[in-house]
Amino acid sequence: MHGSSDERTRTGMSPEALKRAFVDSMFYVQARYWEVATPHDLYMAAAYTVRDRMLERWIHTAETYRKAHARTVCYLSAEYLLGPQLGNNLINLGIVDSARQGARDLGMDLQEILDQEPEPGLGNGGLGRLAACYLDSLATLSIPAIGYGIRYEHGIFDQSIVDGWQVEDCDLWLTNGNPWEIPRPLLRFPVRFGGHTEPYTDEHGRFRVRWVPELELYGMAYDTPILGFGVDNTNLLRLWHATAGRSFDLQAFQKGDYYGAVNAKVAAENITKVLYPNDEPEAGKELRLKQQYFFVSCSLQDMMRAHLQQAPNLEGFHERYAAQLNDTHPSIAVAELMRLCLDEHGMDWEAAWEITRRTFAYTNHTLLPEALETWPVELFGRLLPRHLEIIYEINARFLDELRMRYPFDPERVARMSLIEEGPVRRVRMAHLATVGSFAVNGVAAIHSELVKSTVMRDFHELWPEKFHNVTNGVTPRRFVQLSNPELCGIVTDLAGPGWVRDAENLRTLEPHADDAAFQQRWQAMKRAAKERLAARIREATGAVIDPQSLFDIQVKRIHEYKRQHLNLLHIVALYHRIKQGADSDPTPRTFVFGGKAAPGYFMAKLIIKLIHSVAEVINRDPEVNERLRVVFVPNFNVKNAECIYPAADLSEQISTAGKEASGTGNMKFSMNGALTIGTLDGANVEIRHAVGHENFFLFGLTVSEVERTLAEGYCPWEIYRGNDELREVIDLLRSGLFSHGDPDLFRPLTDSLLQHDPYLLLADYPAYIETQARAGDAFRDVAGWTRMSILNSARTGCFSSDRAIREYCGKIWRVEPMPVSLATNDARVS
Ligand code: TH1
Repeated sequence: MHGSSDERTRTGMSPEALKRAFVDSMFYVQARYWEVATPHDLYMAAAYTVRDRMLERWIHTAETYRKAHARTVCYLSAEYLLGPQLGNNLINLGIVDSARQGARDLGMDLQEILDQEPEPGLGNGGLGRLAACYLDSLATLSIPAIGYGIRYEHGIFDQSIVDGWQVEDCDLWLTNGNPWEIPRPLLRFPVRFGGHTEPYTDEHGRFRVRWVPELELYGMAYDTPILGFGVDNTNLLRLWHATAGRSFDLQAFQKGDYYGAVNAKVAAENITKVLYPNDEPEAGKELRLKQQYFFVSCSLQDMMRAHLQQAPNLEGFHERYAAQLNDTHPSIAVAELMRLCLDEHGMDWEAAWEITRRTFAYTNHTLLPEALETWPVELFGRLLPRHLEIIYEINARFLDELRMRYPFDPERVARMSLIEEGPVRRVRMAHLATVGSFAVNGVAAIHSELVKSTVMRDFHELWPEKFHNVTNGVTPRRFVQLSNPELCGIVTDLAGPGWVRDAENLRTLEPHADDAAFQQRWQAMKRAAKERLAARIREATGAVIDPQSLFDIQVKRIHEYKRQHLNLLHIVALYHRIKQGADSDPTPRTFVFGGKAAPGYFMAKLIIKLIHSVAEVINRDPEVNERLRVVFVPNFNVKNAECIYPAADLSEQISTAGKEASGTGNMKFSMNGALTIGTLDGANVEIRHAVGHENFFLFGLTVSEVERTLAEGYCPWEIYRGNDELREVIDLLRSGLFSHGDPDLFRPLTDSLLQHDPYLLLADYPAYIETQARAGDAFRDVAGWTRMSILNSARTGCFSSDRAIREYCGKIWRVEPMPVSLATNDARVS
């Protein structure tokens, strides 16, 4: 039992035990004494105090799983957008109150300590954050799981704004040390690149291939414990760091080419230097392919090592592990597992293939053609010659099967090939992942249907049973309990604390939706969150916003398909009406934007500039700034997000139908009581179904209408000519009003909208404007709006990542929970 004995300095949970541990950590780990301790020292000592409690659970978990030979989920992801750890770990350990009390007793403020933490931003956006939510849910549901990924020295860049433009600053999350990770210098695996292959005959007279690489480096493990909420299960996130190997050092340096060796060493260590800051694949970037292969190879070698400690051979490998490919980024794993089985473990092709395709499952996260990963065969063969051979062999056997099945359909066979023919031949990673996996899933119902009917159509016809849907989810621990304490208090008072593990219990809110007293409490909750955000924005940008106004928020990566510029067209229309004296929406609004643009994405960067330019004109014009405010929150990251979602009244989910695979911000907003204005895209469809159509502001073309519009020849110019207000809005953008007289600054944007815009902004414009007006009217009916807000929270428990992970466990991984309890552990350390 926790805290039964406060002698347990390193594991006790009472305020006394925590205080003693904190003072100890300050002295023995941080090597500081009170008088000279900096805020950073306080944070480190607090983190080590919490870490000790995690390690006790972690070691016990590892022991339990190992003894049971537990089937284990290995989540392979190039990104984990974890966000700050301390607050979340306090919650999952259930010691927030003890920690706050302990801090107070020592004359400190817990919040100030929490604020010290730099965030591990090892991801770009939704995909990386999803992986982090899934780790939280896997541990919470007691599922034996390991997250494998890359320990980027620099995560996603920090965004600052200079003169309205995005400027990227290097992320330095590791500079002051990372208390959550345990370096494992002895846990390292060789990873090879380049060179050539040679055939030979083995001792049994069998034909074999030997890879003679040009370069060898090492991956070293850094482990981060991942706590479950309300359980003792603590899983492992293992991130790989690239180093030049010792043998390499010796050989290279002895050859006498000292500087050549130094360069090679630097090149090796560059592999894990920096996260590619793009929400889409980096076309042809050699280092990116190296990163992918590097972390996948280390992870598979690690899995094999663990398996062979307990089994005589690799036969049962796929029974021991289910490996999930988070998009195609780790899909080289299919070829690497084949290589390890064939070349390193002497298996024959059939046995190796059987294990491989029963081990992997693949999640598709996007249909955007530019985001479907392919690698030039030439680059692939130069970096990974053996893997290219293996892929050719997989393909040859696959195409033979296809020709038998579709003897008169060579076009279909060509479409399905792992190799795209053309002037530059390319490896299609999504095809490799699909052929090498036992399951393929999309991330929202509509997206999974589109996967089957578009990019994977032929594969779905061949293997219909392989295809699944698992709608994304978000963890209620971080995105409700941690980020919205007032909402947490309300739900806990009504439903008890169990809702945090079973988010369906949010439903207990529903019968209170019309209760006047309850509504007041709800409004106070929203108000508190809005005030917090207002304070944060004031601190970050100097802008003053009014918490009484409607907070209309769009935060996500900046991308044309997400249509931040459609939101801007609406804002300029409102501005224009006020200036014309033709005002129809008297609801005061604050428009909040946030999000990073890929550094090389010109249009996205221009959209950020336009947001700032419109904000500048509107915010300083006394004729409109009582009614409209526009702010951009710089450096949208997990920490900022936690402050933003709870404060929203209206959530903007306005992507062109068919383009957003799921979205997960949409779920975080809705759980926190924001209403959505959105298209029938991604998980919006399911959110609308869950909350009720009357509690959702729907607009815009459907997927099939989008397809039809584009097929029939979309002509935005006609829409522009036929809609007076729209024409005036676009003309304002082209007038120089928002660009200090320069009519050309925003030309690339307006030209694209008027000429060939594949995202159909103008087609959706009238419906969007009309729906926004309805939302504005609805907001003035305070009781009506509050009711809708309550119902949004009450009915979105199904978007908990716990539900998503349960589905993966049942439909795809076939793994069972393995609860871990410290109470049965005698070997506990004091
Ligand atoms: C995102 C999708 O755009 C989003 O709709 C979805 O909710 C999220 O994944 C989680 O499923 C994607 N992020 C990336 C990042 C890269 C490549 C493809 C995608 S799809 C680098």
